[in-house]
Parts: sequence; C-alpha cells; structure tokens
Amino acid sequence: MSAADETATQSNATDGVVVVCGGVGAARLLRGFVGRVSAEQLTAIVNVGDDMDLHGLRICPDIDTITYTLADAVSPERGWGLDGESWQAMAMLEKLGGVDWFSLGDRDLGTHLYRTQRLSEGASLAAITEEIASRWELPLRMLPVTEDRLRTMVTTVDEGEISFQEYFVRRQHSVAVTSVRFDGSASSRPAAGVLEALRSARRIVIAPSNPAVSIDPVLAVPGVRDVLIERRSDVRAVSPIIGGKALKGPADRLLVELGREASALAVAEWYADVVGTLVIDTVDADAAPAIEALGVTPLVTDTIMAQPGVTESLAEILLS
Ligand code: FO1
Repeated sequence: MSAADETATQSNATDGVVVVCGGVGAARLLRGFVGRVSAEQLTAIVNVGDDMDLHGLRICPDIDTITYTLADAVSPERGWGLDGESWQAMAMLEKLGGVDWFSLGDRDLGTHLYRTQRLSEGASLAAITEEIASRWELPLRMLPVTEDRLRTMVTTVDEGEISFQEYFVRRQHSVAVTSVRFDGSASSRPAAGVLEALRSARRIVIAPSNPAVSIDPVLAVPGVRDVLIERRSDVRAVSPIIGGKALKGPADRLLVELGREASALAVAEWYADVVGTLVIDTVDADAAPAIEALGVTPLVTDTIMAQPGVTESLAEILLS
C-alpha cells in the first residue's frame, strides 16, 4: 500500500464532506466548499469513466479539471485545460497526421507525462493524484473512484458503440445516443478510502454533473451505490438541469435520448434511490411538489454558479 493509500485509509473523514464529482460543474461547486470545509475534511470522489489512453499517455480529464480549477489555473473560456496554454505539440501532431481531435495543451501535456511515468513506476492513480494535488497546494483530498480500468462507452445510432471522449469531443456530442455502459465496472473495486469516506462523512454531495455519464460511472463501482442508499438521508444532489436545459454539455439531450425528460423532476427520478434532498433552481420551483411526491426533499435556490455569490450560497445550503 502506498503512502497516499495509507493516508486515505487512516484519515477517515469523520464529520467530513464528500463530493461525488464529474468535471466542470463539480469543480465549480468545490470552489464553494473550499474555505468552508477544511482540507482534511473535504474529499472529492472523482469519475474516471472519461479517462483515456492517447499518444501512450493516461489522460484523466475530470481529475485534471478539478485540479486546475481549484488551483485557479483553469482556462475560464473552456472550463478545462490550463489558462494561457500554448499548442505547439498539437500543431506538430497535425503536421505529422497524428491523432489531433483531442486538444492537449503543451503545459497540460506535462501533467499526462508525469502521471504516465509514475503509473509505469507502479504508483497508484490515487497516489499520483495526491502528488499532483499537493504540488498545486489544493485544499482537499481527491480520490479517483477506482484504480481499476472503468470506461464510459456510448452507443450511438450512426456508429454503434464509441468511447466517451469520441462521443463528447470527436463527435461534439451531436450524435444520437441509445445507451450508455461502464466497461469494467462490474469487476472494479473502490479505491482505498472511497467507501470509508462515504460511510463516515456527515454530508455527501452529488455535484451538478451529468447524471448519465459523469455520476453513474461513480455509482457503478461495486459498493458505492449501496453506501449511498444506506446514507440516503445525508445525500444532497444539485440538479444539472435548469429550466429544461443543461448549462454545459449534453445532459439535457442525453436524458431525452435515454427515454427521460430534460427536467429537474427527471433528475430527482434518476437519483431517487440514493438522494434524500435535491437542490433545484428557482426557475424550476414548480417541480417541487412532484419531487416531494417521489420522497425526495426539494430545496429551491439559485444554482447558476456563473452569477456572483451563488457558488458560496449553494455550498452553505448543501452543508446546512
Ligand atoms: N473537451 C473538448 O470539448 N475538446 C477537447 O479537445 C478537450 C480536450 C481535453 C484535454 C484534457 C482535458 O483534461 C480535458 C479536455 N476536454 C476537452 C474536456 C473533457 O473531455 C470533458 O470536459 C470531460 O471529459 C467531460 O466531463
């Protein structure tokens, strides 16, 4: 067991707060917890279904988006990757006819080089994530949900099954989807510290990430959903659907393609077995009675974190 694994196992987040995370939405929400919850008590459990191996490198977009966001180094325009990035390596790849549909900035490449080298030396992804987080002096503990290979796969009408990043980036999530599955999930095991953190936290928060492709892969790791079901009354989620639309990404379209509707009520239905309270936006206040009827307590507030003060008040509500 590595030092990071031991730390993860020992420092149970008694009275802590655990945030179940995808990428951009989760990273923005975590900003609200920083300063309200101490670094020792704040744990992010992060999706790895978006991860991929490209150019021989391991790329973990959700972990990196959270890292760069909390380090105040993220590109504000894109919400992923680093601000002030240069793209010389991509230009060379394009010239050589290499794979160039997934944009890796020159500085961002350093992260993937470091991670891949450390993996080849036998370090765990949790240990490497902690190393990177500590170099950036991040005020939280970040755990990949699993060390095992788990990949989100998307079945499209036109092309059959493709990987998540082929769907999201290469196809710009503009192809119709019929189903989603998490390859490797059945045999995956939670990373060291994941179940302990979930069991001992005073509050578990599901970030406003895409339920179908960012949160479900976390819940698909055996043991995780069971703990959330046991702890349901302490679990609060934030709806990523506001007024029938996703602020970013394809969550609204994906819900409809998967046979649901794009609404806060549909999010409540999606999470009804694992979530006791759902925070919905003020524009969706009309959905509150129907959400209540599902046995999920609705909390109505402003949730668009681009507006001043909203991230902070959202964090307060989630902690209260
Ligand atoms: N998203 C894009 O839309 N286009 C890209 O070329 C792209 C590259 C990329 C590189 C590193 C990284 O950490 C994230 C990157 N993303 C890119 C974002 C990422 O694919 C998605 O935001 C998440 O996987 C969805 O949660």
